[in-house]
Amino acid sequence: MSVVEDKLTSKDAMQMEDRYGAHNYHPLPVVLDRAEGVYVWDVEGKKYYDFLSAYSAVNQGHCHPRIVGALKEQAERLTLTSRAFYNSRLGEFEKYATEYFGFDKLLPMNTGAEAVETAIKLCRKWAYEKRGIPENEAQIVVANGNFHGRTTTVISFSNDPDARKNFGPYTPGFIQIPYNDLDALKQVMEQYPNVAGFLIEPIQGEAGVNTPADDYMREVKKLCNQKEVLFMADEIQTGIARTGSLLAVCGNCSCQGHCERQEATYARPDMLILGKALSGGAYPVSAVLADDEIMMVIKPGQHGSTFGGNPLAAAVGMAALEVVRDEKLAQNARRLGEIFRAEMQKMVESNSLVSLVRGRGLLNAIVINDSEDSSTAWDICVRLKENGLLAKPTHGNIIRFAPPLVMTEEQLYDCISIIKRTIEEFEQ
Ligand code: IF1
Repeated sequence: MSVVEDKLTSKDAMQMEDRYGAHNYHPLPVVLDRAEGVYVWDVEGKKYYDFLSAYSAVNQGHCHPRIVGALKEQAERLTLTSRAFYNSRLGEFEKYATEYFGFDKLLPMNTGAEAVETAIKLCRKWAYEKRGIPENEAQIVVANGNFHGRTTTVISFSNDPDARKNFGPYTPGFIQIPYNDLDALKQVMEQYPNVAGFLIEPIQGEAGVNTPADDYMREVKKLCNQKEVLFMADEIQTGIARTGSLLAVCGNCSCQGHCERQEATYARPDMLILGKALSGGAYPVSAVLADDEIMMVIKPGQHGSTFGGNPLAAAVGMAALEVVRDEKLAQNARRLGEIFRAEMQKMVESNSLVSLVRGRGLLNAIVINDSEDSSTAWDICVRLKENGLLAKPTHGNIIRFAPPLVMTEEQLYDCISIIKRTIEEFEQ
């Protein structure tokens, strides 16, 4: 075999995945091989701007040297002990993260779905042991169009047929209400006395960057407080600077987490659920943060995970949070987000193919003016790829734009011109 034939091509890699891997995804036809900051390269060496950021896991940019450095250093020292023993990094990470986000305690897991499961378990146990709800009667309210992960319990309260169908029987104990509808929340709390929690994404990612009214989260919090219902914010996608503040529930505050969080804008959740960017994409790290009154209901032996809280995750998690603060990523996301939406808005006004732009910070989406089941958004994404920018369509002919938050203004304008050019090409 010649040297040329030896080299893996994109086509080989795609065929191999197709042949040997389960078909649970339909990726864009691009095979990535390396990355740095806002850029990724395919196996042929073509360079792209990453406008997905691994679904907001690489907010800090690809292969951030500080995060990779922490990973390497820790990997050579100690990777996994299990929680049967203490390790020298976990406590330090827990102290740092709880102070950073302003909660008493942290429970570490690995994936986002596991963190959501953890929040559900905490909520139910709290409901029986602290609120006196009769055993097995606790209800958790969720929103229509939610995406919280893919475990059997979590898909039980999805209303996406792809995510749900033929995966039953489903876990009971969840009630769905419309998103961004305070009356519906009020009503369900009045109608069902055993509502123990409300699990909500401050902006719905999968549903197409569905952005609620500005005061929605604060009003949710008020209603939850009044009824002694736990307010559980799934910030796995929206959190850690993505939407232009440290958390989406921070509202307009861009303090980077230095403030006392007493601003009128902050809707402090009873449970904060984090994942994705908690590691900057270097390693799976997720967590639930809460105060003692809730967290202490779980006792030894009642919850855990082999990998959760391992020293490698702890080292990576700390470095990832330090980068967000030191590089002022929330401020950058806020500033660039405003530029991005203003430029996209011009396109909406001058163009019939794009009907709407929405989002906050650097979590944005454009809505394509075509039927929901047409392939236009997909075709645009394929063309964007050819023009050097990677984005992925989401439900209903919507394209999500979420670049790493380390992007510069100059790079953003370059991307805006790629997007505009591609859409113009498409219109003709
Ligand atoms: C996939 C979407 C994004 C999440 C929120 C929990 C989780 C996620 C708000 C679970 C995960 C991912 C998973 C990914 C696609 C992706 C996604 F399009 F499906 F909705 F980001 F927008 N809560 N979201 O967004 O976290 O267990 O995956 O770590 O391929 O399923 P996980």
